[in-house]
Amino acid sequence: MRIAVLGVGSIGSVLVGCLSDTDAEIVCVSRGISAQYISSGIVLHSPEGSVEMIPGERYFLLDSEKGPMPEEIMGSCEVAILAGKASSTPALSSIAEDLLTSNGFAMSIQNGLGNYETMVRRVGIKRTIGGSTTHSSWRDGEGSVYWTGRGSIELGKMDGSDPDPMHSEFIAILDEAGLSPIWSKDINKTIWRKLLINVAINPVCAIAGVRNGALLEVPELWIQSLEAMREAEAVARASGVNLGESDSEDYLRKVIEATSENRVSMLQDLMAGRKTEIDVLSGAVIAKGEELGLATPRNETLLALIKGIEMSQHLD
Ligand code: KPL
Repeated sequence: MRIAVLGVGSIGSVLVGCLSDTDAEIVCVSRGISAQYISSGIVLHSPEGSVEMIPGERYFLLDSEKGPMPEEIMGSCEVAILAGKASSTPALSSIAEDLLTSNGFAMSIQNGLGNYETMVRRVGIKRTIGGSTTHSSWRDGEGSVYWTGRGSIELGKMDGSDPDPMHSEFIAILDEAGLSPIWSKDINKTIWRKLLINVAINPVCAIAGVRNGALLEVPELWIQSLEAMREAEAVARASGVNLGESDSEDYLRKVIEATSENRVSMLQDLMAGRKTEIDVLSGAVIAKGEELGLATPRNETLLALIKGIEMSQHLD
């Protein structure tokens, strides 16, 4: 099976590193500094501390900024996994359309809302499935990638139906790669649950400049997180997302405990001088809330503060 990873930052590198232990043929689509980092290989630190060097020969690197796509790669990939920042989803979806075979499929493991819909517009509903991941990672200033937390990859069709044979083959490869795939009967719920967590943790930690664990140590920060999540939860329920009866506050605490040493991706973005994903996180909650007539003042404040920081760092 030929699998393309589109957007090879830290989490994309974890995927490539893990897939390199299988028989899958790997195509990496990247650009700029990320393409430079992976041009001769990937240094991957496992959560347990071991270090693996994945040689550049193990994958075909396609620099999306350099010239047209080689003919032999066009229409040759059975799977396209979008793993870049959400701002790149339109461009990556268009590349996925060029790369996929007629019966291949695209899936996003990116943060935020709207990635699935953008992919559907390019690739078509029959060739798109939903996805989400709880694996966590970061990349240092020299390009080494640290896989900080083993999680899982959930994937599924939006209509909740069973996997096709091609999906099952892909799941078997993800399993062999150690990426813990789970076929979800309600992938929309999974995507929203991840959104609730990101809306609660990311802006507050990014603004305060603290690791995730601080949210449980500073009561004033915890209140901000919890309130932002509660607003998002109300919007999700009003949108018809079946979040069930499970206690979201308890779930948030558990995620923070499990990732207490992490610097949240939004903080990493600001520290590296990159624009954040605030628009597809808090911004998506605010927009949905407006559609439904639900006020989301906490998310509005957090979004405004992140935009202010971006402006002060000239990231807009
Ligand atoms: O997804 C994350 C992120 O950093 O974006 C969490 C779960 C908050 C872990 O840090």
